[in-house]
Amino acid sequence: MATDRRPDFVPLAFERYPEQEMLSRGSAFERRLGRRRSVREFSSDPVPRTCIETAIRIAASAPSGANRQPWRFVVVDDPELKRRIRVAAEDEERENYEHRFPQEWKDALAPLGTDWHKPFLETAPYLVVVFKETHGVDDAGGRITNYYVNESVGIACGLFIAALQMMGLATLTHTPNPMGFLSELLGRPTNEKPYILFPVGFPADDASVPDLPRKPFDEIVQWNRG
Ligand code: IYR
Repeated sequence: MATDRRPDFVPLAFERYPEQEMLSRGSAFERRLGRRRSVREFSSDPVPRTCIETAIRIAASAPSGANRQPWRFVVVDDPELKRRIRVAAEDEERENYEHRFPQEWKDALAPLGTDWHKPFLETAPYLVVVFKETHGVDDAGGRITNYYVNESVGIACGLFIAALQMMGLATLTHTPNPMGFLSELLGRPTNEKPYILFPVGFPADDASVPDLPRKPFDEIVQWNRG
């Protein structure tokens, strides 16, 4: 199918489940996803490469504006490259914590216990850096508009996180801004911008996480019932 003309339409492959099964599938998913936590302490235990591939394929099943699929996934497991990413990320984060973050932001981060040190960038067996393609480039070097880039890539990242959780892997949505160093170190073109860096692996045996509540359901939902 050429992308520049109307595609053929095919019957939708869709499965309807009996109500009991709808409920049990929903609660099984909720139980697993409900235990997801952002992890900052990783084990160096190896992770099957296939799990990373599966999570990326699941992420890439996200809807996107005009089906432009404006995401790119860069997988790093080379220790030397991880070290260079850590050094550059810590340089930016040191600047953030010591000079760029206003006090209000530092106060908001205090419950998380974060600082500029990012050892997980070397400990985690994989770093997956998601780039957003701000626009495409045609054969003549012309600019092809992408649509809803942030929404599309954000949804893909959500699916990626859910996929890892379902496979029993841990991750963190890490954004060591400004992230231009990732474009340089990973050799990405200028029409792609770093979006989120995900360390992926198993949690360290002694990993701890802040005891943070999720908002009560009623606080986050409004029903307007007929
Ligand atoms: N990127 C920094 C700061 C940070 C910002 C937010 I918003 C967080 O939710 C957590 C951390 C860091 O990783 O330390």
